[in-house]
Amino acid sequence: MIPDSELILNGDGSIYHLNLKPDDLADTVIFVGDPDRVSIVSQHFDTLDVKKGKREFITHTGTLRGKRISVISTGIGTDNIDIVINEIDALANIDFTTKALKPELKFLDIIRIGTSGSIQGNIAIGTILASEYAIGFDALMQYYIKPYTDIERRMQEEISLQFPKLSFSPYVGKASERLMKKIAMELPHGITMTAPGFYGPQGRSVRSHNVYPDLIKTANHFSIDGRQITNLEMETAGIYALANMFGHHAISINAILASRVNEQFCENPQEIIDRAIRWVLDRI
Ligand code: R1P
Repeated sequence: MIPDSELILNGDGSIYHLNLKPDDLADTVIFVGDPDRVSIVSQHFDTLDVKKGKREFITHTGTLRGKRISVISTGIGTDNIDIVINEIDALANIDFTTKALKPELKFLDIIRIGTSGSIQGNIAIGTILASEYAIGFDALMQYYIKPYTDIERRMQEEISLQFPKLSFSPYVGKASERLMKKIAMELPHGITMTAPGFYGPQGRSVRSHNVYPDLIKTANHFSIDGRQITNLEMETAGIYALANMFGHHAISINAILASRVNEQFCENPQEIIDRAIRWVLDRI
């Protein structure tokens, strides 16, 4: 039995942060960062059965073409991803009455629809891009034991050489091959750099003095097995690494709103995000 302090339930039996009961969650889960994006996704559903939330974690569950889907806002950052993935895994795989692991594990499909900045000149604003791999420049995975594949290890080693002043080793996660085939076959693919902040950790300086003033240039030049770092955001590596650890299937679809190499931001973010949402919902 999992102690009450490890798996915290609210008075109504819902899980602590997401405020959901096991039946509230579908087996296919869309993640968005922005809580306002939840209803922009769920407005496309044919039915809407659950509307719950707490803090930045808003959930709508409904059906689309007969398939049950949840859309959850994660807020910003991999610290929130730690909460959301652990809690949806518990909703799927822990019996909330006995607080024991269910005998048969469930593996969820997790699809992030996020916004992101391109760091390659050939990936224009307005592109919908799929993350094949993601590199986490934060310490989240220092707290978990999981195996990494050879290419993931090589990427970790190579990236550590490029960013020698980091006192920890960045981690790598991979998209589900099945979801890549299902959702992202015709999309450009790349390696997503997941940063633990929006300004210094993404090489922005408004008024700060940064350890990595050339972060975009360094990331732009990184290449491994013909793959390049294509874009920057703040969640995908955490989603991939934790999904890989638990056996869930994850993919991240990025609406490119900015070009960091051309130093431009889009004029019509919502149009690009809407296209990414429709792309995913048409193929889910
Ligand atoms: C930063 O503005 C936020 O936008 C991006 C980043 O990953 C970060 O969460 O994604 P979302 O639009 O999905 O939140």
